Amino acid sequence: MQNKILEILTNSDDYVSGQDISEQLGVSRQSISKSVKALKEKGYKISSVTNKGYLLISVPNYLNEQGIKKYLKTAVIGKNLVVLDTVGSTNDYLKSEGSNGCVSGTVVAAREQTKGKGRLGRMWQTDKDDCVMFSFLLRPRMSPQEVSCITPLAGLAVCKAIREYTGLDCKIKWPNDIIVGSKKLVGILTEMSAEFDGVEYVVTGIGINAEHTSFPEEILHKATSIFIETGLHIDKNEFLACVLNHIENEFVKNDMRLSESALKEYIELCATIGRKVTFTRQSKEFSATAVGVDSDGELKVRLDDGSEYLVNSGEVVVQGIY
Ligand code: BT5
Repeated sequence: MQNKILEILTNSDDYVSGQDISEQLGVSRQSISKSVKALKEKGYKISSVTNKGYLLISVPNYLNEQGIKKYLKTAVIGKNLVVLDTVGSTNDYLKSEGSNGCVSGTVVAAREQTKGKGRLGRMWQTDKDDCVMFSFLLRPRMSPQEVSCITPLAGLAVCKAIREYTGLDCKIKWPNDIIVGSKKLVGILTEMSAEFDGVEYVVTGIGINAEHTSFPEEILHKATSIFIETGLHIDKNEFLACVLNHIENEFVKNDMRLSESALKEYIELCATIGRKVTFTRQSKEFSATAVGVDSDGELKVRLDDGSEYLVNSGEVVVQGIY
């Protein structure tokens, strides 16, 4: 009921009378007034004026569906949107929705994760409401091998959104981080469910550090947040909508691939290129320089003798960032 009232108020620029709302929802005016009171207690600013009705002034600065939808311009990404107060991991939640048949473009965001995941069993650590955390699900017509371009494309979209919204000079650390200077601002984790010849769905989870003023000891030296970098408390709902708008734009424009133009932009924003890397092949360690990224999202490296190799994230250590 509260959500339905919010939806009506979000869609109106002017006061909506209690009578109108009660007719639309088929409930008494008294219960409308009770729900509005509960919404105000949650932090929604709603003006109530006798003979005029209700006007939504502002939504609280924690992730919530109406707050995001107000700024969402997409046709697919986030049309089906769920915002959870707390969850183990938005990726795990969305994978289970994916197996139950949810539509492509579904987005699940959360104010808190109790089992936030990084890659290879690592943890994603953050307190409630500090981080903009969400996952989106796609059902692309591609083979499992082609899924490797989803993370870079998402990284490109998120990097462009952060640059636009905050003015920060953030860069992509290949393959799945966004950094400011040499510190990590964003982590991305893509998982998929696939048969041998085709993908059932791909879930990409993104955590963007927003409000943190500090970090746990073990990541203090390598993590940063939008607040630390800019001193600004961003509107997390407007910001997430901006990120989702960019994701849809990149995925539609580039037909879910690292197209030539996407790759060009990716390389321009990629802090890894030009750096020294070491990688291991057949138990031997090589030193090289990162010189590019190919359309599958693999890193191109050059040895001192001029020979070039493509390496994946499991094989390579990039020097000088973290
Ligand atoms: C990642 O893994 O960076 C992927 C993180 C993805 C998180 C999102 S949040 C929404 C969705 N739901 C999930 O459960 N996950 C996704 P990886 O490259 O493996 O990096 C993990 C490492 O980053 C950890 O081992 C820490 O060293 C560091 N780390 C953990 N929390 C961090 C934070 N808040 N900021 C910066 N670094 C962090």
